[in-house]
Amino acid sequence: MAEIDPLEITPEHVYLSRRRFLTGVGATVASIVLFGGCDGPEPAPPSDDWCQSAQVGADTDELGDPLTPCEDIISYNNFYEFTTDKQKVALLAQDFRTSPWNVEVGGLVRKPRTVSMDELLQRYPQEERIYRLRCVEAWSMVIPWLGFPLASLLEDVEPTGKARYVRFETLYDPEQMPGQKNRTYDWPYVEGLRLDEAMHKLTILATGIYGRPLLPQDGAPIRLVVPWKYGFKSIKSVVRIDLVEEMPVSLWMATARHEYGFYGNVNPDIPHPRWSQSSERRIGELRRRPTLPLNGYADEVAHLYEGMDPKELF
Ligand SMILES: Nc1nc2c(c(=O)[nH]1)N[C@H]1C(S)=C(S)[C@@H](COP(=O)(O)O)O[C@H]1N2
Ligand SMILES: [Mo]
Repeated sequence: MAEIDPLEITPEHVYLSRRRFLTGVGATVASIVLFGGCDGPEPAPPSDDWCQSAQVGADTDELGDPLTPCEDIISYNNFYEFTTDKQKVALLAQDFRTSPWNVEVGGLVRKPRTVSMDELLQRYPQEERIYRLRCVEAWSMVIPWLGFPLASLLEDVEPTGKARYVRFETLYDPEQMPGQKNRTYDWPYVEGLRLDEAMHKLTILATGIYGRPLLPQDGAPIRLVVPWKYGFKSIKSVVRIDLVEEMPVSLWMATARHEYGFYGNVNPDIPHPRWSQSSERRIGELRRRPTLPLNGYADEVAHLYEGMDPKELF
């Protein structure tokens, strides 16, 4: 395949999606209703253009750390379904079809249902959440997400008394996602949470960043975000959510159980078998900074793990 510099090409659909977004846009993130009416975002290649209409309600997270530039969030990605090369995900994912898109919610629930992106955006108001994202590889970002609490969706399907975990699945479509032809991994990408983690108010399903619908490289049209866990837990482009009785086996557990546990809680004191987790490189900064227990969210979530051995929680 010929290499094309994504910054040199400006296909028509970029202009179209920008125009649509700019028409009648309000000054705040409330403008999110704009894409409540369409069925997911237009895919666009990585470009500085896309970020020009970024909108955000604050410049820092609650710790005073600046937001990671929009350009970095859309051009440095982990999404192994496309490629393991972080700087090439955006290009390989640019034509990923994110519309129409349905999410099936089932398993141990009284009201299983298949919901379209349209319905999700109409039913659950989108809010801005500025969260730190700490990758297990020891880089991090501060990302202004748009999304809604996963709890709202789970409450609507009414989990039965037997449900103890939530299992999430990414789309499986090797024609669109060339990385899925790599049989090193057991596709589709699967992740899981304990039910109380899934119901926690910090756990969201994200549909946008910087006031705009997600681009494919960031997990369009809908992905999980669990800010106190390593980034691999925040599964992208979700098509299935099942309430289950047994602890799900994630793709990473199946690939390297001794390196990636079920919990994936950020803990500076528990090194990865191959590197330290005590500090991290914040994208855009020169100096490393210390990694915070539970990624800085300990006050909100430490109670979920009372009495558990931290070694179980890696
Ligand atoms: N389906 C799927 N979800 C995924 C991944 C992936 O490869 N496939 N990578 C994970 C990892 S390791 C990280 S750090 C985050 C990165 O999210 P970002 O590219 O939007 O920053 O997505 C997570 N979700
Ligand atoms: Mo990651």
